[in-house]
Amino acid sequence: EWPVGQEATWKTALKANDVDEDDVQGVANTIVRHVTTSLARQAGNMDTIAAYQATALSVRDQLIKRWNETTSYHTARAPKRIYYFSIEWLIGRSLDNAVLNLGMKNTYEDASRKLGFNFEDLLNEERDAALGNGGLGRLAACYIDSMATLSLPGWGYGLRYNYGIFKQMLSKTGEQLEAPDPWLDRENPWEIARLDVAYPIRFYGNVEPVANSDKAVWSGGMECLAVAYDTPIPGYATKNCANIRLWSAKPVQGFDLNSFNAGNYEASVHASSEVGNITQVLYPNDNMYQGKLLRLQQQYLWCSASLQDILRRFTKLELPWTQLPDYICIQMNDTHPTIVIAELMRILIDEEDISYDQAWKITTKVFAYTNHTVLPEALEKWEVSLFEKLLPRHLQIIYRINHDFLQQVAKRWPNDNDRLARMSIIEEGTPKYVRMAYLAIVGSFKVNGVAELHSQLLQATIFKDFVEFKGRDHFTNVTNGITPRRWLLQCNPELSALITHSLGSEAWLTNAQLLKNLIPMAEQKEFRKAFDIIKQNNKRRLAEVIEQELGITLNPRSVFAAQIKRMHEYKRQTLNIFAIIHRYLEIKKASPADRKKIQPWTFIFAGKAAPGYYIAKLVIRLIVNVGKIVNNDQDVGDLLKVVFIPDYSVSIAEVLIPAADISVQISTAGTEASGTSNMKLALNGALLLGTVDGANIEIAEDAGEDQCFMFGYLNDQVQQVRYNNSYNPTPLEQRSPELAAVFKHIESGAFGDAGIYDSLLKTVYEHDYYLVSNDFGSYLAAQKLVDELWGGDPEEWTRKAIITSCSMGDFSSDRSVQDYADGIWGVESERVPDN
Ligand code: GLG
Repeated sequence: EWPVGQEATWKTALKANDVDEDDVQGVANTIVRHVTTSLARQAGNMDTIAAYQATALSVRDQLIKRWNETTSYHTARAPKRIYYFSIEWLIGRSLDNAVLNLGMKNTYEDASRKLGFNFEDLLNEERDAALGNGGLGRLAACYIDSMATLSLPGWGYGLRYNYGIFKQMLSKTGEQLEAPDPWLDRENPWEIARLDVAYPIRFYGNVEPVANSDKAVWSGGMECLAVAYDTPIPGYATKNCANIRLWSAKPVQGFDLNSFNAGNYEASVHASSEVGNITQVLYPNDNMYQGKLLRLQQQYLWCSASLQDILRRFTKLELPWTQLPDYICIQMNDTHPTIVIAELMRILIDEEDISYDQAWKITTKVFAYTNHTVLPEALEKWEVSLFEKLLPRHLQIIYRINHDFLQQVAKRWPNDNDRLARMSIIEEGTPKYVRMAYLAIVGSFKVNGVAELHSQLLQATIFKDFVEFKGRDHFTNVTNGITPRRWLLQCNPELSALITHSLGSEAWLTNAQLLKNLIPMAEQKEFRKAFDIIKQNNKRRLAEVIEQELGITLNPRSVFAAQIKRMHEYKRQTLNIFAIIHRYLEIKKASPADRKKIQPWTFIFAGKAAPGYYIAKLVIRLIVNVGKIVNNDQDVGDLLKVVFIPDYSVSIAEVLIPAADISVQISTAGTEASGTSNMKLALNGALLLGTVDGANIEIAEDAGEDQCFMFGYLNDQVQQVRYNNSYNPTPLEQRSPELAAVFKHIESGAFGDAGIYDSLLKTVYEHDYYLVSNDFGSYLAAQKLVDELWGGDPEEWTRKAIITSCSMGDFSSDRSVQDYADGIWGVESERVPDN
């Protein structure tokens, strides 16, 4: 391994650079070294930003060391590897998480103190890496943490957007404003630029068939490069370090030879702006598909570069292509990477001289596909004409895949043209579309949904035909999970300490099932007291932030009810804000004596709306304006506060979640595939106030229904009610007199000029697709039960909170990822030996 004869020098140098986990002076040395060398600063010329950066670089050294060890170990062992393809990675901040996973938090705290800095202050200098919209991108981040922690040989692949999710601001009148998120303006200490790892990517161009073969030659068009940037992800209590490899688009040549020869120097070095644009910005839509050419360019660049990278690693093993599925599995996080199926076919056929049939056999053993939604507006379908222009060879391959597939369907169901039309990967019509979900199903060996109900719905509704064709075994469920490292250890250190103390070990951090051993503690007064004090402290910490940032004073003895997620009609922030207005009107109506009996609530909202989603933005406006009135009404006082926290992010979630008493999860039954904030909030002891939807169902099962406040129409009733709302509508007054009164109040101009909210109210008056009016009464009833428990039996409340929190072992992403590894990927732990 070492250059011949130089082994001793290498070993001494490596040893000199080693820092033990508890070596405070050693860590301080590395920080100072980065200050004076990497940052070119001096002790006298240091602010907290520089201190953060130097500390981060020092931690990065540790990560790289482990990254190298992991890579060499896995290269030597050559195990089957899992590659997780996600177009979004919502990582948030890295410093705190990294030192915790490395087991070096105390060391870094001490070292920074000795250098004159408070570690907490350094943590707050870090900007979130916000390369994602919501649940889907955060799920990928939790999964890579678990992959590292389980020591699985695997990498994530994604895109390095120059701009992450937009920064949300509010205008004076409560409207969402969007500003860019230039997160790379400051150097990103967590990434390693691999300028030498770059792959050519082609767009447009022409395809020439090769006679007497399945092959074709794709040439011309536009070429660019995808350049790799690595983000090492340390596992907890293992030396293994995973990696997220993100691609950045770059023009292919330093200069254009033709322009250069023509004597046009300036043009010769001018980068094609089309290329520069590709990885410029994250598309800000959650659960909503937008058929833009640039987005398809992003998808292809990412998939092609990642696949080239993976295949290069495989070819080093010098094995036949038929063994590819024994060495790699690619998990597609939603349909965004589906083009990779056609790309593998193209490479095998056109570049590796493999027959079409043989290539298809290999390909369909490599991919697995996770679906994240049944909402039709979220399902990707690309216009054939656009596809043909950008990726002509891939369209040919997709046509061939579809042709062969439909022949098989026709063989099983002769003369069933309806079925053929329904199942075709190409949707006929004007225009024609490529249905990416169907291609993903046909090209994968396994398809999964993300919670029990969702997986059942997939099989019973949108993918029903495919279940009949492929068989039940082609489909499965893997319920989502969240990493207990970030979502308990990091965000709720006091509760973590209580758990570790009570269990007598930290083993729960890698075996969350151990939490249930604490359930009996819910019966002990002392434990309840300790648990309650922690919740109070977390609530106070949040109240301070809100006071500071928004000037709103909260009552820490009120119920903190959090609905924190993307703004979407199906998630029904509407239901919540309408119920708040109802509560407000009740308070106003009550006599001063009766008001004393009313329980105090603080409703906390946070979440972004897609910039083009008019109704969702209107809901934000309503929430903000209700807050302005209610929070300043003398009659209301402490009994009701409404807070909209702008610019929701992972780091804000880390402060909000430990402070919540109630987790508001109120999507229309059958619409939220899983949800993951429901898991985070429950793990931190918030009681579930929710509909029978997504993972709420499994949370309620595990925590016990007694611990939860469930309400609303069930999934199997929704279709009928929706039909009635649309075709046999009754006046709102009849569906819900309480809601009608709320609407009257809004229309009176109580929260801004009359008429502003008309188009929002209209969605409920007419059609009410999401059953807001139908569920309104039962939502109020469920809140009433919350009131009774909060006011009547605080000890019982805490008891339920403890039981809830300690029943969440199943929702650790370690469990999810292990399920994927065993049930789908067929990969095993490859733990780097301790020494
Ligand atoms: C989706 C769904 C969520 C789900 C998440 C992760 O809407 O219900 O929890 O993926 O699977 N687009 C999303 O956020």
